[in-house]
Amino acid sequence: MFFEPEIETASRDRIEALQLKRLRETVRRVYEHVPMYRGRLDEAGIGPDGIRSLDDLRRIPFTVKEDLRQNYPFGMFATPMRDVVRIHASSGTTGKPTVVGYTKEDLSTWSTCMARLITATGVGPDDIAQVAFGYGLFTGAFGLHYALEKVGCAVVPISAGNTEKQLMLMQDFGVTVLISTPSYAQYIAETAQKMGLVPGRDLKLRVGLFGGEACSDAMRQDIERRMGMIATQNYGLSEVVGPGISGECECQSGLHFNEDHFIPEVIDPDTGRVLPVGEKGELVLTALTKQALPILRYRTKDLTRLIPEPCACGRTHMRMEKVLGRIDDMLIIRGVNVFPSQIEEVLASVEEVGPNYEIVVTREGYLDRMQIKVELNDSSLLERFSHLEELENRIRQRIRTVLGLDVSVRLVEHQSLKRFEGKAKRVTDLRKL
Ligand code: DLL
Repeated sequence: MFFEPEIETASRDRIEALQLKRLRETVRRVYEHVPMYRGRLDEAGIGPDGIRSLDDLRRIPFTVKEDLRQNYPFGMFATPMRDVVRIHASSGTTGKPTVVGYTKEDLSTWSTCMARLITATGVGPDDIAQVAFGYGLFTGAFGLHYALEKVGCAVVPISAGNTEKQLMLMQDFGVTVLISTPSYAQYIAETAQKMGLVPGRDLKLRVGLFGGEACSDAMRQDIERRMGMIATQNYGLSEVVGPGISGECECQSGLHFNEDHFIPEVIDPDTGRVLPVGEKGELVLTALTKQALPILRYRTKDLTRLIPEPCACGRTHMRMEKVLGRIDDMLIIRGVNVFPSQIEEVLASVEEVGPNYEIVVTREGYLDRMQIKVELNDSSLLERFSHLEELENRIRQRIRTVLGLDVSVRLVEHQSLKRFEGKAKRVTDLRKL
């Protein structure tokens, strides 16, 4: 199913012609209306008409989160405030948030982009969709909400939390689509089990649209198995628009960009060099149609790779692999680089534990220590494993083999770790405190 079939299946030439036209318009607009960009473009020797081909994109300097912070709150807006009709902010936990604004036209473009991705998962007017993202400054809930309405779904805007009530409504309303973070979906699945609800019999869920945080293959399979639905992923970030940048279709093999609205590049995070298509690195995004807050070459800090091959669904827009991790989530433990997702993968391969875990990093003297707390996935295991150390050792050895790192592993009781209604926080790095 397509929302805008003509553009979603357009030829590469057509997509690139549109990108070039829109890039030129955006560069001219920011040059005229955003002092920071005018300064940057002048420094780079690019005037308001300096873009002749798509290759010229590489001459434009990167934009980073700090730029938005320094221009807090509205210094990078390209339209007068009287044209701004919505303000969101990033979920940053320290200091001032990064603020983003939308005109009426921006909201319409945003919901169209997201509507395409919703339709790509097979969701349509016959569906009832429960939005279990938190409504507020976070872009997740509103981003999905208006797009679901555009597609014709009946929307249940319950927001995050109150998990038993979520399940009651899902059952009573016959909800078919769940929208949340993947970790909240796992929590909902666990609560459903506790309440004795059986997918298929008591719940009619068939598709989950998840996003806002990484979702490993193990996590996806866990949700699909426990909720009896297909779990698709959506990617986005508030600085660039929110959700609606890329998402999976029914094939579940990579996330399609809306390339007529966003140009993706992948760079080497250390040197800033643009990498050949297909290589893994940091995703950089340029928004082509945003009015209130145009953004050029934004460094997302998310690691992925581009997939240029056409998809079986018929969409021609480039895909990206699911995000492998955030650069600033990478931990350096005694000189070894570790992403929490790598630990998660190892834990997923151990039958007796998971899916909830917590990583605590401390420093004793000059030595970094990593402790992994992971739940036994069944309370009866406590009795079966008379020597829990044996299982702890097995996990420790597996981590040493895969990551070359010595960690300490502590098994904790089934369902004893903290659960999350939004984005999960799995790492506590006490070295930074
Ligand atoms: O999380 C936007 C969003 C909401 C996307 C709902 C999809 C669904 P922020 O709060 O600004 O915006 O956080 C953006 O979250 O840079 C990634 O590190 C992470 N992220 C978002 N989606 C995914 C995903 C929203 N599918 C930051 N996989 C991004 C992995 C994701 N990480």
